[in-house]
Amino acid sequence: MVDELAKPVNQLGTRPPSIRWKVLACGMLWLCAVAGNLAWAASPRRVILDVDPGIDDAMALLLAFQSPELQVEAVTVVAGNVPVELGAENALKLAELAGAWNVPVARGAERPLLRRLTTAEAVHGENGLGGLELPAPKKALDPRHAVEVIVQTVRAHPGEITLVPVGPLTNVALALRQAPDLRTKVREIVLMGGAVHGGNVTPVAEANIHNDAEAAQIVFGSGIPIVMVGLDATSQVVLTRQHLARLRESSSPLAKAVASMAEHYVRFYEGQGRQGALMHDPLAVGLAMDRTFATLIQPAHVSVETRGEFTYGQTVVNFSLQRTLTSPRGDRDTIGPVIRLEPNAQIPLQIDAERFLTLFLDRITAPPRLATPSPSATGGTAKRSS
Ligand SMILES: [Ca+2]
Repeated sequence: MVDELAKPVNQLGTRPPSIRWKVLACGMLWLCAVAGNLAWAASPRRVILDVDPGIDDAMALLLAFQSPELQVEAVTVVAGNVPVELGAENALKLAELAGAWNVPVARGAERPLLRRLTTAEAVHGENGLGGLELPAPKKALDPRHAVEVIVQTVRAHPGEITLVPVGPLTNVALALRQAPDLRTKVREIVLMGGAVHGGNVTPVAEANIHNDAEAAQIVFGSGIPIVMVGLDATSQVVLTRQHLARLRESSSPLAKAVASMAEHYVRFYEGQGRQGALMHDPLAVGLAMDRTFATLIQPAHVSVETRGEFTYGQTVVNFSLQRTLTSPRGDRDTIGPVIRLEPNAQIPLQIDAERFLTLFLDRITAPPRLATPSPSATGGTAKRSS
C-alpha cells in the first residue's frame, strides 16, 4: 500500500487506480456479469397451463410441475377432451399428485364460443385419465373464473407470462376479448393445436382447433408471438411400450400414475396402427421450456378456417408469407397485387424426439419436485408462498 500512497495525485486530487485495482474491478464486473447471466438462465419461465385433462394433458401437467425451468403460475381448465367440471377435478387431482398445493387451479369455459362441444372419451377414457382413479382432491378450486386468473396473472407480470394452451383456445380467446391489453403483455403463446398437413378429427382439422376454431382465429390474430405445436411435430414423438416398461419399474408415484393412464392411451393409438401414443400436449410444455427440442422451426402466417363445410378448423399455414389479391376488371377479377404477410406463428417441423422423451421419462420417474405438506384440515387451496 506504500506504493499506492507514493503515487502522484491527479488534477482532481485523487490517485489514479493502480493496475491491481483495475484488475480487481474488472474481475468484480466480470463476476457480476456471469452471476447475472446465470441468474437469468436459472430463473424459471413463468407459465400458465390451459388444459382439458385428458391423458396427454395430465402428462403435460406433471412434466411442467417436475421441471425447474418452468414456474407454473396457474392451471386453467377448459372444456374439451372432457366436460370442464371433470377436467377441473382431474387438474386438482394431478396438482395434488405432484405436490403442487400452491398452484391455483381455476375452472373456465364450459363450451366453445359458438359451437357445440365435442368430447373425446374414446381417446382418454370416461374419466379423462384412462380409468386411473386418483384420490378425491383435498385442494379446492380457485374461486375465480379461469379467464380472470389469466388476465390477472398476466397483468401482474407484464411481458413475463408464457401461455401454454393444450386444449381448445376458448379461455385464451375470452381473456383477449375481455382484456385487449394482454396482446402486449403476454410474452408468448406455445400452443398445442393445428397442423401443416392433415388432421386428426377431420382430414384437415386437429381436435383442439376444430373444437373452437373461432377462438383459435382470435388467438392467431392477436399479434402475440405464437409457437404452433401441431400434429406435424407431435406425431414425431411416440410413447411406446418400452417407455411404459421404464415407467412401471420406477417407484415414483408420478411414474406409476402416468404408466396407468398411458396404458389406455397407447392402446388407443395401437388400435390406429401406430407403434405407440402421440405425445401432443407434453411436447408443447417441452418446447415452452427448451425450444431446441425443435431442430427445424419456420415462421408462417396461420389462418384458421371458420366457414368451410368440409374444412372447419383447418389451420391454413402460409410459409410464403405472401398473399395474392385480385382486382376487379370489368365483369371479372384479375390477379394482383401480391401483398406481404407478417408471420404470426413459428411452426416446429422437426423434433429431436429421443432427447425429449428421455427428458420426459427422467422427470416423471423423479420424486415429486414440489412436494410440500398438504394444507391443514380445511383442505383449502394453500396460500402462495411467492
Ligand atoms: Ca389437451
